[in-house]
Amino acid sequence: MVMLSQDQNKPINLANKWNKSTDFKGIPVIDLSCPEDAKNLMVNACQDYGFFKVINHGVPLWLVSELENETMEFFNMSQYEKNKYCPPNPLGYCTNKIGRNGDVGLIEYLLFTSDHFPTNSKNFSSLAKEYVEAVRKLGCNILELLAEGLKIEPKSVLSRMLSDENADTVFRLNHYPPCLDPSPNTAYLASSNGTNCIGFGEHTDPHLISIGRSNTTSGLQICLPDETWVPVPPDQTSFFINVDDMLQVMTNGRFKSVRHRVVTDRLKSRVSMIYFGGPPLMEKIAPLGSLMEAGEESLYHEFTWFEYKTCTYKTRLADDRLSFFHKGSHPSV
Ligand code: GA4
Repeated sequence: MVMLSQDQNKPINLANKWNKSTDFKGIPVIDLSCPEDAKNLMVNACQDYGFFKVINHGVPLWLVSELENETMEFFNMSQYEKNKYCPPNPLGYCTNKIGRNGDVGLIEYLLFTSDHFPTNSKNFSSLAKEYVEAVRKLGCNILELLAEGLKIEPKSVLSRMLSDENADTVFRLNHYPPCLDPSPNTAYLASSNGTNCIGFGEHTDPHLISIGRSNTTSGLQICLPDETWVPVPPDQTSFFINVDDMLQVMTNGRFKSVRHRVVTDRLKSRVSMIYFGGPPLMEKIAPLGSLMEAGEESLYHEFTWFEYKTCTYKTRLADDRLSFFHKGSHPSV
């Protein structure tokens, strides 16, 4: 595998084991219309991979496709028009740059925060709001089922953080343009399937739970515990759920925050929408007492979501942010 680094001092680390995992049976599919089965299957998926797909999720498909159309309309505007929405304009349009510390990818995106959905069209804003609300409810449902599956009480012990009026939500609309030939400055991944540009480099999500979907273009890959990378076949009518860093801490490492990345397709555009559900900024994060077994020690220092988030924005995308909060390490970055 050949890799062009984005930064001479710190090349991105692309694992080169590929599809060698022997016991991986595919992405777990959870049917939310059978909650009794879903609880246990979801707990297993969170423990094994930190990743699963949900069907019969209750989010109206018209809402999903209308928002996707508006999103495409936005990204189809001229570069000159889109640049009008770059920060400090609150819309938060950005191209190539990811985060604040030098990460780049072959991507353009819109980032919204909980209470800020200003866009170029009223319809776009109201669809985005309605979509985020529907997906937040789905997140609450999943977190309640997980609490039940873990046999911890009350069942709102996790979901209450997303239903809190101060829940810290981020919403992201991504557009990955197709890329046939990486330019000299573009990171890429060469595999037996050909060369693909890196759209969004490997990372874990810092929040509690991420709920994403894409159009029919592939590109998302997840890293299994044995460090093999597997592609996630796209499914535009389902949602893909990631365990994020906060859920790993609250379950004292039982659930795995999944490392993932996105490569661009050689011919087709990829559009994805991801909701990141986080706790209120001042929420104290620590393993749930009701989950800890007698004598079990917390693997992490206690911290607030604000402290973790502040640390997140000082790191590079691929960094292992949780390691700064492990017992035995120094929490200040
Ligand atoms: C990854 C998950 C979300 O997309 C995000 C990302 C954020 C950003 O794009 O600004 C970060 C990244 C994400 C983690 C490390 C930091 C912050 C880019 C980056 C290099 C919006 C988030 O909350 O964390």
